[in-house]
Amino acid sequence: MEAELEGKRLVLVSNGEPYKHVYQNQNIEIEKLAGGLTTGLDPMMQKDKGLWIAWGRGEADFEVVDQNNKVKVPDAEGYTLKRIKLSKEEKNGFYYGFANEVMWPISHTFISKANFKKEYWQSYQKVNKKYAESIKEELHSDDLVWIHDYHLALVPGFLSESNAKTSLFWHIPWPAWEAFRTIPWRQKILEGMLASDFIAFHTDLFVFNFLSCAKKIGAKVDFSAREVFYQGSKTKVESVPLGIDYQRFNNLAQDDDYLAEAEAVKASYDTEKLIFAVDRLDYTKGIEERLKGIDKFFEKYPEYKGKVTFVQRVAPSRTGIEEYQQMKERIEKKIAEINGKYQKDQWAPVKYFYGSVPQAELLPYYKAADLALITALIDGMNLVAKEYLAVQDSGVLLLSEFAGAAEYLDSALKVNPYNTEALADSIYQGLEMPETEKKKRLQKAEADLKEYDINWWRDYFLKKWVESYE
Ligand code: GDG
Repeated sequence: MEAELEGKRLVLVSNGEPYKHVYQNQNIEIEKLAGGLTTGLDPMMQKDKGLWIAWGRGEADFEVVDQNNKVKVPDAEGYTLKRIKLSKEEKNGFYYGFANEVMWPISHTFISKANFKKEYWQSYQKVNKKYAESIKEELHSDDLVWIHDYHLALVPGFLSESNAKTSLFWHIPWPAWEAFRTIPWRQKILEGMLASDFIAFHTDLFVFNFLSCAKKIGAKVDFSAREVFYQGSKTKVESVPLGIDYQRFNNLAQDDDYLAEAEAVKASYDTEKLIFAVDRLDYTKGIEERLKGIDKFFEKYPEYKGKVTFVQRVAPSRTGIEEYQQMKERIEKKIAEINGKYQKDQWAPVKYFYGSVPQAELLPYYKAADLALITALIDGMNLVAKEYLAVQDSGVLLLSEFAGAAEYLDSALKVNPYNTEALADSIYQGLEMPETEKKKRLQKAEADLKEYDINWWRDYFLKKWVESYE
């Protein structure tokens, strides 16, 4: 399937930008930011020369833009990136505040972690309006405006007068009404979103939750057609699961240098089996529950002491929020406790790394690991699960049944991360799985990952969106 824009220009709007500019020695250099959005949408933007509007966070971002904050990326031959400048107050109120202390916890059903400060809400409205104004300055009559994620829920509403065709992709879960209704400004948020022609989530469950919330605020909802009628407009809602750049990961898995790097990683741990996990530091990722499972595993299966090493990498995230700092301390304390309890001679059960590394440094771990441990308590999708499977030919993915990815990866070993005993037993089962069964599971996963990759996601989204207003 080819992305069908029918000559229309795509205007992408997201919180994070695809490229940033940084100082390097005396020069300013451009850096491509890794991540699903950039991987999936950058090639299409390069080809069709659309416009991407995002928050400019690079230290030299505003040194290279014109008077309208625009720059061509990755070079003069590329497409236009328009950068939004946020003040310190806006960053604190909109980004750390409302987006990450209200929309994030509520969407993930962590009601007690939400902080419903009125100032956050005011900032969120102001910044969403700022994005909308910035889009309006650029709009051509035929443009397709594709907005991304929970930072920008109000943007479609602020654009409604402009008659632009708008859609929204929501990268995180959508909660049940019981959680969503706790937001004092729930009506306004849904009204903003429902001004789009098309909204997509990763899974059917999130679609159902969203439709139910829309009904609760008084919209007319057709659950079987997945259509919402509200204030004279119709919104089509669909599940369109995000895939990975399968080809790239698969090529990597055939690359001799990469394979050598993976072997070197494995050898550096001097262990029979390597278990691996990588997450952004976040309470939704179930890092603490995973560590409890590891603790239980060594307690219940002591024959693995000295033979299995668990490598946990944690990428810093939302460092400005106290909750995240406290969680980091708890994680580090638990790791010290586990290591103190089980280590012998030169061997320690858990190796922990905190910090973001270039992707090239991370990927060899995917290949080196005999078992990948993904224990999210809830997750929109979880791309690490897919990336791990895409490079493996004999590993096992132990996947939380509460990650969106679990809906699509039948071949993973599924686990309830709250069930510590089951987690320990599943680790054992994964490590003991016969080679033939591992291969069978991986083959099935490979076929799905290949068919429903990032290009499929982009093209399917665009197709469904165009159908929704035709
Ligand atoms: C949100 C939703 C949904 C991790 N550490 C490093 C690093 N990574 C890369 C991984 C992966 C990505 O970051 C993480 O993606 P996830 O999907 O696992 O999680 P979120 O960041 O929470 O993303 C999620 C996603 O949006 C897409 O819709 O799947 O559910 O929460 O690609 O490889 N990359 C580098 N250094 C690291 O240290 N370079």
